Amino acid sequence: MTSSYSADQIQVLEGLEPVRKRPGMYIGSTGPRGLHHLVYEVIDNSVDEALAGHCSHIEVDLNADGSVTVTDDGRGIPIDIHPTTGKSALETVMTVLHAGGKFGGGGYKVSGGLHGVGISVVNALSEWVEVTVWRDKQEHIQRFERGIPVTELQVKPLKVPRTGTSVSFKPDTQIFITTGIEFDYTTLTGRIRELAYLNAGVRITFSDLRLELLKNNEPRVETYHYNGGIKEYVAYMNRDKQPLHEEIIYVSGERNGVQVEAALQWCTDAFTDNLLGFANNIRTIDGGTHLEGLKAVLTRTMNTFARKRNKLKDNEPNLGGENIREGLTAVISVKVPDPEFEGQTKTKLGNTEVRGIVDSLIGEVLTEYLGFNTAVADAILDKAIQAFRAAEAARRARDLVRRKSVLESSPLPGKLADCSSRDPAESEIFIVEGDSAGGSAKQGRDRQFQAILPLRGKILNIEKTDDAKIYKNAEIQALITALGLGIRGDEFDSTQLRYHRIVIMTDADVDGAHIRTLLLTFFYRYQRSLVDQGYIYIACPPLYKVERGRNHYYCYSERELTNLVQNEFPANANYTIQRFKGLGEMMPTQLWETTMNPQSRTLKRVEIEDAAEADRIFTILMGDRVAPRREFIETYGSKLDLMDLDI
Ligand code: 0RA
Repeated sequence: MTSSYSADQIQVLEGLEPVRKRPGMYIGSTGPRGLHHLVYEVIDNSVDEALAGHCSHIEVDLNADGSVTVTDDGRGIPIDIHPTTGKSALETVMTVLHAGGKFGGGGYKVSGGLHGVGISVVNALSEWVEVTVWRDKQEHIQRFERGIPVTELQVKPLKVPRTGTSVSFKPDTQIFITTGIEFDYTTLTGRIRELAYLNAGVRITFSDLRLELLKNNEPRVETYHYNGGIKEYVAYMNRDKQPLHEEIIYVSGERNGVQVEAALQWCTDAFTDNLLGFANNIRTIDGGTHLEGLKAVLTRTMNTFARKRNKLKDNEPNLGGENIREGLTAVISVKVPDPEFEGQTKTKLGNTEVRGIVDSLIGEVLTEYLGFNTAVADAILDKAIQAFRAAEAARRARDLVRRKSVLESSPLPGKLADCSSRDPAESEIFIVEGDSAGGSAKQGRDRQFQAILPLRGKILNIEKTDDAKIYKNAEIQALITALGLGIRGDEFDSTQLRYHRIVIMTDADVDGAHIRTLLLTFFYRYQRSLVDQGYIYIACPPLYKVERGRNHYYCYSERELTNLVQNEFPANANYTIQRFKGLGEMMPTQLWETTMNPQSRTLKRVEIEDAAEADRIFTILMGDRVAPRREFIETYGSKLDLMDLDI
C-alpha cells in the first residue's frame, strides 16, 4: 500500500465504518437474506446501466472460492478524478456511502427499498472486492479489503477494445457470522429470473462454478432473456393453467414521471388471484398504492362493463373486487423517481400519487381493450359472476358452521396427545402420519411442551374442495380444533393459536412428501398467515444410522452418508448402515434424539419467499391437470426444491 493512501484511509473508515458496525441497517440482516442482497445490489447497478440503454448482457458467476463476479458490457464505471475528493469516480462510488446516485445522470436510479444502498455497502461488508473497468481502450483494476482500497487504480492497455464493468467480491465471514457466506442457487436464480422478466431484453447469464455443485463435471449455467418482459412473466406463471383468453392484456405508459407497466390474464381453472407488484424492480410483498390502483380500476371497469353488457341488472349489487380477480394472474411494475417504501420490511409502496396514475392509465387502456374484445370481456364477467355466487354459497356454509359452533366449542380431537403446558409460545405440535409413527412420537416426546397429532392416511386435498366439505372432513376438523384455527377466510387471530411451532413430521419417502405437500397446501390456502408469520416447520428425521464399533452416527442425507463413510472413516473400516424406511421404524428414544429434541434436532421453518412460485407449485401439485403434476414430481421427486425452506 502506498503512503498516499493513508489520508484516504481515514476518510474511508469514517465513510464505511457505520456499515460494518450496523450491517443490518443497510442490508436488513446478516443472515441469508442480507447475504443475498449483496449480490442483488451489484446486479442492480448493471441492470440500471441496461435500463439506460448501454448494456445488453450481464453475467453472474458463483466462483469456486465462494466469491461472486458480476460482469456487464455497459459503459464502465467512470474512472476520471473527482476535482474535490481527488479520487477517481470509481473509488468514490466504492468507498463513500450513497455516492452512486451522483453519477446517475438523469433517467431512473431504479433501485430502492431494500437495495439501492449503493455498491459501497457491498464493499464495506466484503473481505475483498476487485473492480475491473474497461473503457477508453484501457483496463482499470482496483482492489479493496473490508472497504479500504489496497491498490491504486492499475491501468493497462486493452488489446481488444471493449467496455464494461466487472465486480468480484467475497462476503466477509466476520460480518456473516451466524449463517455463513454460502449462496443458495434457487434464491439467486429466482431473483435473476425476476429481474430478466422485469427488464425486457436484458440478457442475464448465471453460472454456478462452485466445486461441490459440479454435476457430471459440468457447471450449472442458465440464461435468462425475455423480450416479452412481464407479459412473458404472466405466461410463465400461467403455463400450467387454462387461460380464459389467449392474449395477455398489456398496458404500459408514463404519467408525471411515473412509468407503469401491467400484464393480466385470467384462467378458468384458478380460484384465487395472483397479483405481483414491483416498484423500481423491488418486489412489493405488502402491496401498496400501485396495487390499490390496479384493484380499484379493475373493479370499477368490470362493473361498468357488466351493466353495459346486461350481465348485472339495475337492482343487483356490484360484483366484489375479489370476485373479479378470481383466477387472475397479473404483474404490475412501476418505476417511481422517488420511491417511498413503508412497513417493517419496507416492502409496501407508499407514494400516494401512484394510485391515481395507475388507475387512470390502466382504466383507459382496459376500457378500450374490452370494448374491442367483447368476447374476452364476457368470459371474464361470467367467471366473476360465478365467483360471486360461489362466494355467497360459501358464506352461507360458513354461517352454518358458525351457528352450530362446530369449531369454537368442539372438544379437542381424541387422538391428540396434548402437552401439559398451556403457554402457546413454548408449545409445539408434531403432525405425524399414521398411528405407528404417532406411537413412537408419543413415547419419545417431552410431554411438557410437545403435543402429537397423528393423521390417518392422506388428508383431504383442500385445493379441489369447497368450504362446506372441508368442515365435514374428520382429519381437517382435527387439525383445525387441535391448532385452534378459526374459520377459513376470517381474519387470522394468532392469540387463539394453541402452539407456536407446528411441525410437520412425515416419512422421508414419496408418500411422506405427498402428505407434507397436502398439509402445506392446507395451511397455505386455509390460513396463509400461519405460513407468512413463520409458525410452520418441517422436521428433519435421519435417513440412515451408521454403526461402527461402539459409536453410532445419524445421517440426514445421502451426501452426509457418503462423506462420513468416505472421508471420516479409515479405508478398511467395519461398519453397518441401517436405512430408516419410516418414522415408525425408529425407537422412541431415537426419534427424540434425532428429530424432536430441541438440543439436537434440525427444524426447517417454511418460508415462502416467492408467493407466485408457491401458488404455481400448489396449483400443479393439487390441481386437476395430471400431466404437469407428473412432470413436476418426476423432476423434483420428493423434495420441494422450489420452495425456499430457510433454517
Ligand atoms: C455512472 C455513469 C456511467 C456509468 C455508470 C455509472 C456505470 C456504473 C456501473 C456499475 C456496474 N456497472 C456499471 N456500468 C456503468 C457512464 C459514464 C459515461 O461514460 O458517461
